[in-house]
Amino acid sequence: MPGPVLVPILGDQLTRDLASLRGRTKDDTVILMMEVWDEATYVRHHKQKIALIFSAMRHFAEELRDAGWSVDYTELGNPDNAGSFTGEVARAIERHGPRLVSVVEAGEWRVRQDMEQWADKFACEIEILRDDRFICTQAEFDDWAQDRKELRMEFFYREMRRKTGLLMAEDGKPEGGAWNYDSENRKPPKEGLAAPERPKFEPDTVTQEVIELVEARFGDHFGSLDTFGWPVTRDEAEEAADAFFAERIECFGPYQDAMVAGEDDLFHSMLSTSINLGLLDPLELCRRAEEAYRAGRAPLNSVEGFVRQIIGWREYVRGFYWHQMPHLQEANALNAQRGLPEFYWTGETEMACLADCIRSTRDNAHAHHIQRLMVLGNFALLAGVNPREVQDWYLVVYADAYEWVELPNVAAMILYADGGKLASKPYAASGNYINKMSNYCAGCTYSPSKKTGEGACPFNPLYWHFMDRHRERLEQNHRIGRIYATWDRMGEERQRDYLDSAEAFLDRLEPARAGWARNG
Ligand code: FAD
Ligand code: DLZ
Ligand code: SF4
Repeated sequence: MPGPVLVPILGDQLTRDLASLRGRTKDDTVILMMEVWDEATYVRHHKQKIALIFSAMRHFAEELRDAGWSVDYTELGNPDNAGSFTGEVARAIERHGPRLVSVVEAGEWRVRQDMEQWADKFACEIEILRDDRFICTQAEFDDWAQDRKELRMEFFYREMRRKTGLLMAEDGKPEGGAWNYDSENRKPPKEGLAAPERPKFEPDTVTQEVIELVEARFGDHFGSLDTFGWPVTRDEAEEAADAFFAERIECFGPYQDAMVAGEDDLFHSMLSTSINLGLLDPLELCRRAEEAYRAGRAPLNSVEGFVRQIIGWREYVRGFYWHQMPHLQEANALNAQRGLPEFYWTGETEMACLADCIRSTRDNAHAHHIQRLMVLGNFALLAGVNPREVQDWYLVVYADAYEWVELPNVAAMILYADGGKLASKPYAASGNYINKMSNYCAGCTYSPSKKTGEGACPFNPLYWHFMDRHRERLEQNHRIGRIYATWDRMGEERQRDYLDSAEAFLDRLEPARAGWARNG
């Protein structure tokens, strides 16, 4: 009797229509799901992130069993018998004697390297399938990227619009005549701006059990579990999506870049955790957004903005990740060597913007895009923090963080560590930008209008320190080079003031103690 087909499903592959399940028969298939130490500890993930993934995995396994599938599920137990994916697959092969192991490719380089060894390690046939939950295949991306000196999301995105037909008019032109309505999506927050509260999901018994496990095994990791309210099943994720399309998409576009102290979600969808786990289909969400526009329930700038984040940025960074790995991990074009400041972990800083973004990160395992980019990321860029330390921080602290999406955003988008392959210029900004787009500065010890010296917003001198130290490279950049005329007009004394202020501030920064991000 030939054995069954063994189908390992990883923690971010919780999709009923996964390529490895398609066409399989239930009486001839054993699904393998594994809680393993390697994944839980390769960095010291935020407690909510581990709880979310384990709870979603356990619920998914239950759903599959209810649907009649046979599921072999290993809960995190003794490190000796739940160490790694490869170790667990080996043990499952012994248990079930499969004729074929059929698995969807891992999202991360680290895991895919191991997976590619399986064919040599195991006696049965191994099949690694393409993850077709993404719209763009790697071959398509590589083809598109080939021979381009610079890769730009905007052009890639247009290809994805054509491929999916999303927001396309009948004449093959973009809906409304323009591809991108970003210029309408930069409204500063008006006084009292608040969004309807998103649904929070009370932990059920499965989630509570997992929360106890995480407290017991990973209690000293960063972050709080008290506010856990993430969707952990497809039904809950659908409910979260329904609420977004009913209540928040209308203002999503205009206030996409706005920040309000204590308003952690604003009009963002808060769906990234569910999309990345596989509970929601990204293309289906884009179609729902388009439907809302066509039915007159949401303006084009909001809908186009949402679609662009998903079929544009999300697909683009994934293609970029595989195009640039493994060297993207080591990239450091600006030779940034400073240690990550300790306040990224403790939130103890007098800079009100950073303190609020870090609080939200600790409480929710989430911060919205502009907080990640223009506050947390901007500071790391200006201060010259070493990319490896920033990468680790982002990978640890966000519940939606997997290396394929985190690394391009951190190394290439915020730190310019790839030297400008992904983005046309560094997203460097002074306190003026944060003051315009948020209400943080009103509650801050520092003043955004003070440029140097005591009480000046640290982003101001840091901005010019960054520009000055990277002049040789950035002066050639047509999008940012003109700034040096302003710098030169200031004269030597003013310039010295800026540089001295920045250096005094940087000298006072306390580097993070070892052990926050990685064990040992
Ligand atoms: P919304 O604002 O509602 O956007 C809708 C969706 O678009 C998101 O759910 C997400 O799937 C997608 N999206 C938007 N921007 C991006 C982007 N730049 N890259 C990829 N997808 C995008 N996103 C992650 O999913 N995981 C990460 O680890 C991650 N790390 C980031 C690190 C940095 C430095 C930056 C600047 C951005 C990062 N992002 C990451 C992208 C973005 O910040 C989050 O996807 C977003 O904040 C999630 O919240 P949301 O679902 O409310 O998003
Ligand atoms: C992030 C994570 C964690 C913390 N734990 C597990 C786990 O125990 N089992 C699992 O299947 N997946 C886990 N994950 C998600 C994996 O790291 C993710 O599947 C990788 O991106 C695969 O490349
Ligand atoms: Fe942030 Fe500067 Fe504003 Fe303070 S003054 S909140 S440090 S931008």
